Amino acid sequence: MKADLIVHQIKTLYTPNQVPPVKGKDLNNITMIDDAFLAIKDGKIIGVGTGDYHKFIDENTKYHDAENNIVIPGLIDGHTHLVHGGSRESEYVKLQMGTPYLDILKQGGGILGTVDKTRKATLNELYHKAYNSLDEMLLFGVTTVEAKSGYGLDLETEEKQLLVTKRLNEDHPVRLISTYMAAHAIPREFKDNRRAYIEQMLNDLPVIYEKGLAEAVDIFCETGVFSVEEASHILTKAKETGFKVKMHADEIDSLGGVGLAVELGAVSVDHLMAITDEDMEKLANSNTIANVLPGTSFYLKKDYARARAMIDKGVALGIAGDYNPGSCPTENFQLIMQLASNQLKLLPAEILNATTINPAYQLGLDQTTGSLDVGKDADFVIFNAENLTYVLYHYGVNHTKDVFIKGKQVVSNRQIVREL
Ligand code: IZC
Ligand code: ZN
Repeated sequence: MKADLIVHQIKTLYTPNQVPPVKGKDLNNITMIDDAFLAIKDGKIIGVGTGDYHKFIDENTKYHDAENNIVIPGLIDGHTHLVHGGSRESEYVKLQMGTPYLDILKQGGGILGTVDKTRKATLNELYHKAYNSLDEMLLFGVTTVEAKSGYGLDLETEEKQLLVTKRLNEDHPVRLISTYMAAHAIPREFKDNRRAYIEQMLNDLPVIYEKGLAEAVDIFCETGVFSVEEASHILTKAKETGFKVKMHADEIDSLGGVGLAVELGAVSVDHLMAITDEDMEKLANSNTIANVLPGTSFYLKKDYARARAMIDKGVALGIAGDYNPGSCPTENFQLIMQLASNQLKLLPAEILNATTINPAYQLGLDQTTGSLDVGKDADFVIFNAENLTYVLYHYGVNHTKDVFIKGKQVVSNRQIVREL
């Protein structure tokens, strides 16, 4: 088979090399090919190697020169709250001065403030704001994004958020996977009747499922938000409806959400800043991806998740961005990787597995993307760097040169390539 595109002059190509979920010590294992090329046809990888790519070319083959820079698979952000109205800088100083995140929520701000703004916003407004955020993520090398609802807390607005994600998936080059998260907070109108809100949410599950608006259901299991018992009730029903399930757990307190996630076969359990050693062992014996979100620890000035201990116990680690207006207001996924390096003390190969193949597995996309293997979509990033460690070391800046999704160039010299 002949390539329609050859990417050549790659200084080093880095790619995961194991069947996911990649766990424990295996996370430090990747393939590195020096003086590499990628051969692509119809958006798929048909060859990866070093040196001579002669057998892949004919007179129709085009070339893209990596100019002696490095290549990695397109980054996959498995946890974002992409679609929302407004921002929360009005709470920023309060948070800096020490008011806890959950106190702001208790006072009717936090998530509920964003709910007000999301309910007021039109679908178009939400779409344009999220489109710009997706552009930003793409410029940092992210080619697949999971996006949660959860700022409607009523069927109409939750559907509006999910529809925005659906349209973005059609219009924007970044691949999107949608998650329904009405279990993000109890809305004000149900403040004194949380059971009725949960009941309503359970009734809405089949509606969302039948409309194909989400693949998974997520819940914020935390002190003062949703209990483990409530999470069990809601996620069990979600599974019965046909959804995959996942959880926000142990962000602030360790309530036992990890045990429930493992029991339910959750695709991921996320945050884990307060996880116990015992729960790490439960995770290690499961195929649930443990997503750590270091950008949130940084912003909230909280302890970082004990990712090294999780790896020692054999957990399948993921690293995600958690872009949201309240606890991680940044689309800079390279900064998240740099925090994973500097604060979680993860190694470059561990960070690569945790931002490519493991999140691909979590999202059910590991046959499609997440590594540079023959048969997969040609989703890759060219970093203006001589090695992967350099990208983690030189922090706070964008190392992206070019990005390709399904073999199509979508970023060129750090500029989005717009379709005419
Ligand atoms: O809007 O505060 N943690 N959900 C759970 C969030 C943070 C998002 C927010
Ligand atoms: Zn989150």
